Amino acid sequence: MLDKIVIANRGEIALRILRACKELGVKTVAAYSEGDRDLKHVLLADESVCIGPPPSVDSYLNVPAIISVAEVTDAVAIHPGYGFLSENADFAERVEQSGFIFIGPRAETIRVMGDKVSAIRAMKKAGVPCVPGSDGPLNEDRERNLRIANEIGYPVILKASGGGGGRGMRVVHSDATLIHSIALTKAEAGSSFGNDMVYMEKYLENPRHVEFQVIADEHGHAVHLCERDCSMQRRHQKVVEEAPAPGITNKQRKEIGERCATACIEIGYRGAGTFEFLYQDDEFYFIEMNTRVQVEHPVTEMITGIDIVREQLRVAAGEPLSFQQKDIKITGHAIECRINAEDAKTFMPSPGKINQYHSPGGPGIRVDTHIYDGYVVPPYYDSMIAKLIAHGDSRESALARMRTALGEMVIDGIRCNIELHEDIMRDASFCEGGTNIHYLEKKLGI
Ligand code: MV4
Repeated sequence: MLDKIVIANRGEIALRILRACKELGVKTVAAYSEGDRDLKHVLLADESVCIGPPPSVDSYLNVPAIISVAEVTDAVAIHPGYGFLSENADFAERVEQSGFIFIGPRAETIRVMGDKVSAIRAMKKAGVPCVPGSDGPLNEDRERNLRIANEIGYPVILKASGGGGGRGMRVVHSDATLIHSIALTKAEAGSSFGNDMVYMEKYLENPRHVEFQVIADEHGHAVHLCERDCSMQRRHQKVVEEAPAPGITNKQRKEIGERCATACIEIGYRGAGTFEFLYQDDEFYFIEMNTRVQVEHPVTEMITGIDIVREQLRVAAGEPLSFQQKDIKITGHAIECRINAEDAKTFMPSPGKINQYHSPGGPGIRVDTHIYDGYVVPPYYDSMIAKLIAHGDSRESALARMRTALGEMVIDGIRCNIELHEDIMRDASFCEGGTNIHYLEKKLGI
């Protein structure tokens, strides 16, 4: 196993990584910012090193500072968590060039997946179903662009190859606006991502966001861990996630999951990853791959019994996965509510001191959080302060447990979105299952 690793992240995921390390006997170094001295994992880690002032650019995004922490503490590997540097190919490369293990895929894989045109090309080649589209970047040839759009059929969506996660996209409804829209999207992509490559896809009007969790080792094994439905979102921020996705048949799960696992082997994937699909009219369409552990990984852990962070550490140490595809059995249903320090109605961030925190509990309840009585939520980072996860034999039972847990949870001193979750957990359409990506924004009247 790895002797000692640097945890280059903060909040609940840093604590989650720390716990996995303790179980495996891996020593830990918390690399933290000046604003994060009181984080739970900083206090619990074997060693803690401050990497700079509170703003992320000066700390959690400060590549030399993080690599120096590994050097001065004699660590062997760096876990990037999610966000920050987790999908930065240059960072992964510099970590490896400095003689450390990057806990994630090879830098080259991150680079391929970070460029959406090359990611789609790789996945299409590997047999993963993709959205009908331009099969590569658009060029300056107007006639060609109009022909592609008409072959696909309007509406189409223009996407920046360097974008992702909802940035740099534009929907086009007819020939009249296509050429101008391409020019606009290219110009925006150039200034936002330093890469003006743009591609085109059929615009799916009412899809669900369904993603497959995969994990692969360096011995040619790759396994899928079922899918999650993350359609309940607002402004590209997921609010609720669940696994398995309502209404997906075992046949679909096996077919798409196996295609994802096979694709991993084909591209030499290493570590945990997620294949993002749009799901509409019983069909899956690949859109992007995430090369990190995700916020919502706990719902997958609850229904599979697999500790994804532990497996990430095993794979990074060069060990084989501790299970095969045939060992994966899905038990029940799990739902995650992201608890944010924000106003439940205006969604404005609400940092400050937590005067009182009461954690919910009971059968099937898991809370992934770094907060405690007296903890001060800093204003510098993402507003997610906890993830409440409920597992049950059935979706109905997971829902009932979630409602009870939300009713028990108390976070006093700051505003948070517990009431929004209570509302969603009683929403008739959500309770039925299978609401699409536009549902929450419509419900909230956006
Ligand atoms: C789409 C789409 C419809 N059709 N692609 C937004 C985030 C990025 N990952 C891809 N996104 C979308 N791509 C086609 N061909 C609609 C979205 C989309 C979306 C996707 C997933 C979750 C939330 C979303 C919210 C708005 C738009």
